[in-house]
Amino acid sequence: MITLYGRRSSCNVQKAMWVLNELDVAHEHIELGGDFGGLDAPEFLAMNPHGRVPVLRDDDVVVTESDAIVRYVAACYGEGVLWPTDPAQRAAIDQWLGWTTTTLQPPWIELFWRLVRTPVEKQNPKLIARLTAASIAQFQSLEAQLVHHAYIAGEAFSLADIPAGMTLYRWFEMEIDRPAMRHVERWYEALQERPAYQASICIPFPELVGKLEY
Ligand SMILES: N[C@@H](CCC(=O)N[C@@H](CS)C(=O)NCC(=O)O)C(=O)O
Repeated sequence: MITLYGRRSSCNVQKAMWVLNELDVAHEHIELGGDFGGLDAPEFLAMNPHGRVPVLRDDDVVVTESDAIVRYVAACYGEGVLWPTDPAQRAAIDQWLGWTTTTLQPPWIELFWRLVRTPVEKQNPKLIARLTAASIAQFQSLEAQLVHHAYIAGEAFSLADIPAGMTLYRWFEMEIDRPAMRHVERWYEALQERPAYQASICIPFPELVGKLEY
């Protein structure tokens, strides 16, 4: 039996939710972290000494780190669907997973913290402008890739679309000036048609507004 631990409002938990729902993998979901607490419980720290969510347990296997979780689920339950066995095809996907985590996600999540999670009276407009520009530069890279392909790693939906696609809901919900990006917008519309995307990613976040505690 698979158990996913972590609050649905966490973007890293949402990636894990999406891959499980996309592949229709039966699982139990336990809300943890944030207002739910529980990250300092000894039994949780035994699974993840970092005390962070998401954590996935699959019988005796425990996986931490959202990227490791999406790769693990895809390898176990989506081989040939989301995760090819051919090393070259797999690398074509893997490179976008790495890029998303190291390059796209940092300015995007920092912008979310400074604009959404920081109370208005504590916001720094110059920093927000800088983070907005830094995020736009990375979304432009996606736009350049999507000019040539329907999805990030080619013409079919793949694991590469999951971490990067996760950022889109919050990106388009944030009140910022952003240039039109026709292909990113077309890709977002395609992802929104997937029931697993709706269920896992399109989750309003009122409890995070003005909240810097976790
Ligand atoms: N690199 C880790 C980051 C994990 C992380 O920072 N998780 C946050 C939620 S996004 C967390 O546990 N925050 C504490 C809390 O929710 O209480 C991953 O990708 O899983």
